[in-house]
Amino acid sequence: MTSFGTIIGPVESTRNYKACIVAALAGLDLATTPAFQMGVDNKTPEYLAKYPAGKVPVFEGADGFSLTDSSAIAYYTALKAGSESTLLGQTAEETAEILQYILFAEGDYTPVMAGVLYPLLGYLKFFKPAHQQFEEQFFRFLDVLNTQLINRTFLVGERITVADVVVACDLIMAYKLYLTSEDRKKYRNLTRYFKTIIAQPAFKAVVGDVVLCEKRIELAAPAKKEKAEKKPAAEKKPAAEKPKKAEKPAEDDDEEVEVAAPKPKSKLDLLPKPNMVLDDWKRFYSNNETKPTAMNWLWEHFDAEGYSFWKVEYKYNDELTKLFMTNNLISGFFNRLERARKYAFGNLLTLGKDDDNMIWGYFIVRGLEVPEEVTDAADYESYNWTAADHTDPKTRAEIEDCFAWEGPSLPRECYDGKTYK
Ligand SMILES: N[C@@H](CCC(=O)N[C@@H](CS)C(=O)NCC(=O)O)C(=O)O
Repeated sequence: MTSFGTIIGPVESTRNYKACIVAALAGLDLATTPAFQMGVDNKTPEYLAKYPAGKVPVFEGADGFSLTDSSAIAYYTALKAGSESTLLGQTAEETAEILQYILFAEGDYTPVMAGVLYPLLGYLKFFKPAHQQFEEQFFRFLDVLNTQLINRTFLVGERITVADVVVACDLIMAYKLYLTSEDRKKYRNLTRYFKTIIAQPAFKAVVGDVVLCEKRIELAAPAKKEKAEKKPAAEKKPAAEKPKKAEKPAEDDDEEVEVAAPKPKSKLDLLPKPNMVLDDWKRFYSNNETKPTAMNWLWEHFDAEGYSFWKVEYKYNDELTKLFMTNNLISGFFNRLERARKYAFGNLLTLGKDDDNMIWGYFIVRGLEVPEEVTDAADYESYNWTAADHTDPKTRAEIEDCFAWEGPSLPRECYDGKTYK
C-alpha cells in the first residue's frame, strides 16, 4: 500500500494519534516520522518557512497538499476514506455534530485540561485561584460529556466516527494523569465510553494500552524555593525577582512528560564489547538479499555471548481481525520500542488471512536477557518473548524464513511484516 501522505511530528503524541487512528480505521496508509525531534525538527528555517507557527503535527500529502492542526488532519484523513466510509457520519446532521464535538474538544475542553495539568507538569506557572477555576471548568466539561453519553456507545450515530477519535485522544492525558478510580466512578458513562474507544483495535494499534491513573499527579515542589531555603535568610531575594524554570511555555504534551525525566543510562553499555556490531548487521541485512547472503553473514558473525535470539509471539491472536490492522499493531509496537533501537533488531510478521491471523517473529537483542529498553515499552506485555537457540537447525530455519518473510518454516502464509532496525 502506498501512503497518501505523511503526518509529521512526534509519533507518541496524542495529537499525532488522531489521524493515525482514523487511517487505521479506514485502512489507509499514513506514513509517520518516528525519528522526529520535537523542538529541533519543527524549528528549522525550512519547517518555519512552510509552517510559521512551528507547531506539530502537520501533514504533507503525496500530491503536495499540506495541512496543519491535528483534528483537521484527522478529518482530512477520514475524507480520504471515500464516501462509503461512515467516519464522518451518514447525514449532514451527523457530520455537523461530529464537527461540534471536535470544536468542543479542541476549543473548550483541551485548553481547560491544559490549565489543570500543565501547571502540575511544570509547563506553566501555578496560580492556585486560576488552577481552581480551570479544575471547576474541567469537571463541568467532563459532566457534560458524561451526561451526553448516558445512552450512547459513540458520540454520534451508532458507529465510531472522527468525533470519538478526537475526543478520546484529547481525554488520554486526563485519564492517564488525573482521573482516579473515584473520578472514574463519578464519570461512569464517560469512562465506559473511553474504555470502549481505547479498546478498538485501530486505537490499540496506534496508541497501545492506556494505563489509567492510580494517583493524581501533584504539584512538584518548585526547584527555586528549595534553593532559596539553603541560603542564609539575609541573602534571600523576593520570589518575583528570579526567573523560574517552570515559566517556560509548554512545547508539547505527553511526550514532554517522558522527556522531562532524566534518561537512564543503559546497563547494556556496560557489557563487554561484543564481537559483532549490531549496526553492521542492520546495514548488511538492508543492503543484501536475506537468503542466503545476509543470513550467511549473520551465522558467521553472530556473537552468542553478546547477543541473544528471542521468538516473539502476540498473546491475543484470537482478537486480531483485519490483516492491515494487525500490521498497524506491529508498527505501533515498534514505535513504542524506540528506546531499544540501538540494542535490538527483529522482524515481526503478519501471518494468515483476514479475521484469522497472528503476529510472529524473531528478535536479536543485546545481552542475554530481554533488556529493559524492550520491557519498558507499553505493549511489551502483549507479547510472549521466548529465548531461542539459534544453533538448533529448526529454530535457525525459522529465523532465516522470518527475516526473509518467506519460507517453509513460517507457521502460516505471510501477508506483510515490519522490520525493527
Ligand atoms: N491545535 C494544534 C495545536 C498544536 C500544538 O500546540 N502542538 C504543540 C505540541 S502538542 C507544539 O507544536 N508545540 C510546539 C510549539 O508551540 O513551539 C493541533 O491540534 O495540532
